[in-house]
Amino acid sequence: MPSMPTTPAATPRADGFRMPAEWEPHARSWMIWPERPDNWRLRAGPAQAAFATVARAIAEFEPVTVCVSAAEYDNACARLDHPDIRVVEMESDDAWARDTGPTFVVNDAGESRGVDWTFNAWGGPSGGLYDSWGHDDEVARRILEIEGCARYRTDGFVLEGGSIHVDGEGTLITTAECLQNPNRNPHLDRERIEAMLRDYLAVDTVIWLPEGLYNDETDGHVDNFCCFVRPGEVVLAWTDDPRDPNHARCRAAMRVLEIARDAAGRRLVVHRIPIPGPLYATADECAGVEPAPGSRERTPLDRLAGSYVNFYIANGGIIAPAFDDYKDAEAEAILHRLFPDRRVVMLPGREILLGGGNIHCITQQQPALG
Ligand code: KQY
Repeated sequence: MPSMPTTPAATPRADGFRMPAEWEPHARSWMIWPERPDNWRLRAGPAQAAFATVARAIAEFEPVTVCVSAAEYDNACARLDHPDIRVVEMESDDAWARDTGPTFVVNDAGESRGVDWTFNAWGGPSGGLYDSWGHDDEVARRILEIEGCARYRTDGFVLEGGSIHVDGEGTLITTAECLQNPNRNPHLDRERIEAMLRDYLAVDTVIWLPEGLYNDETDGHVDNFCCFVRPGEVVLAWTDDPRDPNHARCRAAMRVLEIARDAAGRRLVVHRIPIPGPLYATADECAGVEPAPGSRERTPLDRLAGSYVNFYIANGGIIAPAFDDYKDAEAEAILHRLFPDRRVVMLPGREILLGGGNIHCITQQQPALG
């Protein structure tokens, strides 16, 4: 297939495009089929079941496309057989569409294009999660080609979609732990990083939380910690337990959010949602992950960065992780209250969490055309 032209001389903002909020209408959701045995236990069998459950749940609300390697194509087609799930063949290094997929942007004429951020496996040689990520760095381009969308490539500027959330009205929220990590864009200071976000997403106000959730493999992605639920309102993962390493992180975030103003000049309403656990992988779960050079070893001593904030907003639905934890019911009730007009669907999130993320991290929305 011929490549779609990039627009190298311009930026989305200069061309009249902006990143919509996740609650704006979607054309579809994108996912990637998991298979790496050094990240997903038991050669990814349990993770594939979990991903298929997520894809089927989202397909109740909007179409889903799942990108699958040639080797897994037949297996995935069998597991994803559903009238609203399309399977396309695509190589990848892992299965995080939020981070390797494009960030779609839209204009007032109802057109959409995509930002193809440079991807370095969450840190490249200094703390990255695997040492070869060429296929993953191609995923955004391939998706945009399939959709016939023009592409803005940010060569030399590293970013993952899970490290940002927007309200669709000019405000972006992120963490300094990730975006200012020397393993992402060491040549840029905060002001220059903000300039990239303004130019590529058409935002005016950037809210910097100091850190994300403790021991998140991504250097503190905001999508596992805090997100907008509508303009002027965010939900923040929260613990009152002073022994939890997240205690200080939550309070530091709250201090920023309490004094922040969004792009429209509003003060933010901050809703709290409990952090599950503390959750740890079992020895058995860790034993099912096959060690490989350059990949992160799994041990039962590592705290898992479980979070109910890692949910996906679908057309009419909220697809959120549950953890077999006594806090699941409280989290579900909070999500019902925050999204009264959407159906909240809680799905087993543990297998996805064992791989290092959750439902938001494995999905990527494509906006509906106006
Ligand atoms: O949470 C995410 N956005 C991605 C996590 C990647 C973990 C890979 N083991």
